Amino acid sequence: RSHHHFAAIDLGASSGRVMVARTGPDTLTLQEAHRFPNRPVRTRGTLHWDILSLYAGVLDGLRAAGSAAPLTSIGIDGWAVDYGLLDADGVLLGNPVHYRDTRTDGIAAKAWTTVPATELYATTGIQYAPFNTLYQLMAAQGTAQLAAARHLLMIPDLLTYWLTGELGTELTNASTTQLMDPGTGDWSPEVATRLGIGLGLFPPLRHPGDPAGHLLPQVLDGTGLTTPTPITTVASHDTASAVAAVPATTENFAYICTGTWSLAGLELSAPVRTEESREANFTNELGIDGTVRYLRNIMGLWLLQECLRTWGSETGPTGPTAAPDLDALLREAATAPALRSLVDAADPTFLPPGNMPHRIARACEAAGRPAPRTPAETARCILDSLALAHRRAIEDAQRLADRTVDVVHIVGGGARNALLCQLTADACGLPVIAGPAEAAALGNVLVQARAHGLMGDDRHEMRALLARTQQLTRYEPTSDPARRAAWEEASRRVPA
Ligand code: ADP
Ligand code: LRH
Repeated sequence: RSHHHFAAIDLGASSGRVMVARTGPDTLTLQEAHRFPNRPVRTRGTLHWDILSLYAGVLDGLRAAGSAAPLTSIGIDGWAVDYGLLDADGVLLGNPVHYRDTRTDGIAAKAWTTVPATELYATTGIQYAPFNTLYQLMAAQGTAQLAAARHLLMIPDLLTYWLTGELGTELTNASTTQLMDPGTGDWSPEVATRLGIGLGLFPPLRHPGDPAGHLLPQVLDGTGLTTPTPITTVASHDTASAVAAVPATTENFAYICTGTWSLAGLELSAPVRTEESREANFTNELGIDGTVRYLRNIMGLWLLQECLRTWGSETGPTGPTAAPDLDALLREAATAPALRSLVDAADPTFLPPGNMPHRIARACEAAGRPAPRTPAETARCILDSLALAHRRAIEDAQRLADRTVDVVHIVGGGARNALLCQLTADACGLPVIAGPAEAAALGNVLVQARAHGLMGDDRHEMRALLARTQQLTRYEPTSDPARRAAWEEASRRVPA
């Protein structure tokens, strides 16, 4: 067979999707087999992922994917840090808790009294975020659920387990737990022991490209797939898969994975764990082929998603209001006053859900700037603020890692937002190459294709194939001196 079909299961915080790629000599096409919403659910004050609904979406997606052509293999990636616990019979203990839940408030400060923040960073290289797996596990200490747990599975590993019956911990996602040493690619038993975390909960590590079992008979029955279909381990952290699919053609590139989050930074060959880097809140997560994803988490399009959710659930004088249409809102935002209302788009206070337009307006006022008055002005505030945060992250990464870039790649859903791409080019003073929007799914299938011997080992080959086959859009930075001066001025005013 000269052509193969691979399925990518890609679970984002806003939606899950099953994509099918057709690969062959110099061809790579991607089609959506099924997309389903990812809606968190709160019970008794705790915010959860609706994991069974997501799993049902995965099964529907596999049915749709397999009906078109026989699948050579399947790969699974998803968001980081979260996990499910299994009891001794392999039964899931409760619904996985959402990283935006507040149970980890104040936990990091408690951890640092035992392992100082400086030492924790020097070992794990992971930036402070309240939701790092380490802090989630500390928050769960003393619960009956954790006491009953025999295995901990990161979200993509949990789905792999349900599909194949095999337990494993994929490396790139494991690196987000803050329990690993990115220099060795192995666990850090010292950090775990001192903080009372049992590393024995994690099944053995597996690496992108490793086999992860075959679909169980009942899964074959449930999806209408007939032939034994293998699951191949991919870079199961969605951001690691997305970075693998940055269509860079040179070495000197920065990337921004924009979806619910903006993850902005560089691909390095070794971690940077200096004090300066810790203070700048840069993380060293692992990528494919021994690479390090040196990046900063920025709130991303979550800010806009949450505004849309609020606007869509308000009650106006004549009854419930509808959320504005995204396209129309972005068109209006393009002509709204530029760089007027600004917030720090990396500020963790925007992490929890709830009334985002109001919180953005208050943050503008607190910084002595005018609050946006309309949805279009709010959207403009978010996009200007994101562009500034992108610039800050890319500038800081270059300084801290002693590297220079001459192009910025934007991948993920935000690559479809032309205004965001143009503002980012203007803010950075660098060309932006936007696309692919489904980078995580493409990185997922390319790692599978490589593991099945369909491409060479060099990851640059994957990137070159993407550059040749995917539709990309280039945005040049503004050459207008007044606009350039306005970005310089704004970036001095807004902290990140
Ligand atoms: P995640 O994987 O985190 O769920 P995605 O990468 O799917 O996120 O990105 C979703 C975001 O991409 C949406 O919130 C939206 O802001 C943006 N987006 C998606 N499609 C479009 C579009 N056609 N135009 C503008 N923005 C878009
Ligand atoms: C993006 C992402 C990001 C993590 C966050 C929890 O989907 O995986 O890389 O920091 O979710």
